[in-house]
Amino acid sequence: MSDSAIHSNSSKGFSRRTFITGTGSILGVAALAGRAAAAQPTAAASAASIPSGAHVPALVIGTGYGGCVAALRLAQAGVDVHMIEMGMSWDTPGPDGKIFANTTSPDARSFWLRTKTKQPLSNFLGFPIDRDIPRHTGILDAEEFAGITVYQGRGVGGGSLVNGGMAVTPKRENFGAILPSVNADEMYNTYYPRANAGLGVATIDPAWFDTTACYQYARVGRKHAQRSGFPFVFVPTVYDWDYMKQEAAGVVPKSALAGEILYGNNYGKKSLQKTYLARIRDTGRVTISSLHKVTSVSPAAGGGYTVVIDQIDTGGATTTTKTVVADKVFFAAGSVGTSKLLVRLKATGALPALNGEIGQGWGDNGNVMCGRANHLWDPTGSLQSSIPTGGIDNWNAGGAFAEVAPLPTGIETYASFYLSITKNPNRARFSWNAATGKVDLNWQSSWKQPSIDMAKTIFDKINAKEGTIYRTDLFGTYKIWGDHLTYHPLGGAVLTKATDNYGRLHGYSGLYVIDGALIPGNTSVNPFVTITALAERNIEKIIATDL
Ligand code: FAE
Repeated sequence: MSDSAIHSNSSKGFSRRTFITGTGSILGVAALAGRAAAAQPTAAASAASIPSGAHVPALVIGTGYGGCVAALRLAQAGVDVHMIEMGMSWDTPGPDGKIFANTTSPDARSFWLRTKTKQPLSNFLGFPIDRDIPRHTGILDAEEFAGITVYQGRGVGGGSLVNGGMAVTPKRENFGAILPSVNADEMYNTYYPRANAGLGVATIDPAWFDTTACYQYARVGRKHAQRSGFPFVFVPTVYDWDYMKQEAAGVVPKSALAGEILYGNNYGKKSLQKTYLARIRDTGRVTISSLHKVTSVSPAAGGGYTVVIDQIDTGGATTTTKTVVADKVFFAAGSVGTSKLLVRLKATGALPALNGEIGQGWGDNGNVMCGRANHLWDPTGSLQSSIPTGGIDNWNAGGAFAEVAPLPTGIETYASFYLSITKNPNRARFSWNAATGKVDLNWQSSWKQPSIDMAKTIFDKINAKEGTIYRTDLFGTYKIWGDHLTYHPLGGAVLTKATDNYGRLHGYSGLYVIDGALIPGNTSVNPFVTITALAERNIEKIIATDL
C-alpha cells in the first residue's frame, strides 16, 4: 500500500467518514461499505487544517474519549473548538477496499511508525509472529519505555479505534478507591449514565450468547470459572449486537467475526467516529486537524496560550510548523501523551509554574495476560468473535478481574485466553531526560509481579480444578505471562494533585487535563467508560464556571 493511498486529512475526509457511520441500518452500512470501497483518497485537505497564526477560543489536544467529550460539550455551549490529532483521520479505504487492516494480516496501516509489527501476543506455538511492514503513521502505537510497552490508538477517535470495546462501569463499592475526591452519587446517577448513553453501550443478548458458535470460547471460560466457584459476569460493549448477529447469519460484511481488532474495526464497532465525533460534526462548531502534533504550549503575551503544532506526513516527518493562539487549552492526548507534554513543558521552561505532581501517579491498570491449555474435549472454537463479552470477577477476594478474551486465529487452538485487570499497587513517574531530550517512565519490569500473583488467584485454581496447565507459547518460548505491556495507561496528571478536582491545571488558568491522565493508575475494570464519565463531569463544571 502506498502512503498516499491511505493518507487523508481533516475536515473533508472526516465528513465522509461520519456520513458513512451515521447510517443506522445494517443494510445501510453494508451498502455504504461498498460505496466506500470504490472511493478515492481525499486530496490536499491541508487547506482545511488549522492555519498558522489562527486565534481559537478552545483548542483540544487529542481526539480520544476525553477530547471528544470536551469538544462536544464546548461546541454545544456555543464555543468554537479546534481539535489537534497527531494520527490520521481513518476515513479512506486502502487498495483492499477497507479502511482498517485485519488482525491476521498486518500492513502499513497497522502500526505507528514501525518497520516491524510488535504484536501483543508475540508468539504462537513458540514461534515469533511479528513481520516487516512499511513505516507509516498507522493506527496502533506500541510505545516502548524501559520497563513496559504501552499500546495506544493513533488517529481521529484515539483509543476507540483500536480497543476491544469493553465498556465497563466499575462496581460502585470500588469507586471510592478509584477517584476518592469525586462524588460517587453524581457519577452513578448522572455521569456514568450519560457516558454509557453517549458511547452506545449495550450488553449481549444472553440467549444468543448461549447458542452462537462465535462465543463458544467465552462459554468455556464461563464454565471453567463457575466450576471453580468464581462469578462470571457479562461485560457490556460498544459493539452493535444486531450487526454481529447479521455477521453470524452471513448477510453483512464481517468485522468482529472476521477477527478485526487492534488495527481498527471496519463495520460493527461503535468507535467514537460513530458516536461522539458524529455529534461533534453536527454542531458545525468543531474543526479537526489530523496528522498534526502539538509540541508546545506556553502563555501568550496578550493572554491565552501560544500552541506550537507540527504538521507531519505519513512517514512521520514534519512538513510545516504552525503557531496558533488559544484562549483555553484542553490536554486530551491520553495518559502518556498528556503526561509527556506536561513534564517536558514544565522542565524546559514553557510552563514552569506547573506543580511537582506533574508526571506522577502513573499506573498500568494492573494489566497482565495469560493463556490456558484446555483438554481436547473442551474446544474453544475456530470462529471467535473479536469482541470479548464476559469476565471473571475475583476483585474483592483476590484483586483480579479477568476478561475472557478471544484468540481469533481462525483455527481451533484449545486455548482459553485472558486479560486480567489487577489491583497492582505500583505507580511510576514520568521525568524529563535532558541528555536524550525525551521523557522517561521509571516503571520496572518486576513491578508486574503483584499482578501475576493476583491473576494466579483465579487461574491456579481453575487449572487445579480442570486438570489443565498454562500456555507457555504465546509471549515467547516457555513464558506464561504477558507482563511486558499495558493497554490501559492511567495517570500522570492526577485529579486533585496536578489539577484541582475538575482538571484545572494548578499554576495556569485556562489549561485543563481531561483524559486518562487524571485517573490515579487503576479503575478496577476497563477504563474508557470512567474516562468518559469523568470528562462529562468535569466539562460541565468548567463550562458553568469558567466560560
Ligand atoms: P486516547 O483515547 O488515547 O486519545 C488520545 C489521543 O491523543 C490519541 O488519538 C493520540 O494520537 C493523540 N495525541 C497524543 N499526543 C498528541 C499530541 N502531542 N498532539 C496531538 N495529538 C496527540 O486518550 N479500554 C476499555 O475500556 N475497554 C477495552 O476493551 C479496551 N481495550 C483496549 C485495547 C487496546 C489494544 C488498547 C490499546 C486500549 C484498550 N483500552 C480499552 C483502553 C482505552 O482505549 C483507553 O483507556 C482510552 O482510549 C484512553 O482515552 P483518552 O481519552 O485518555
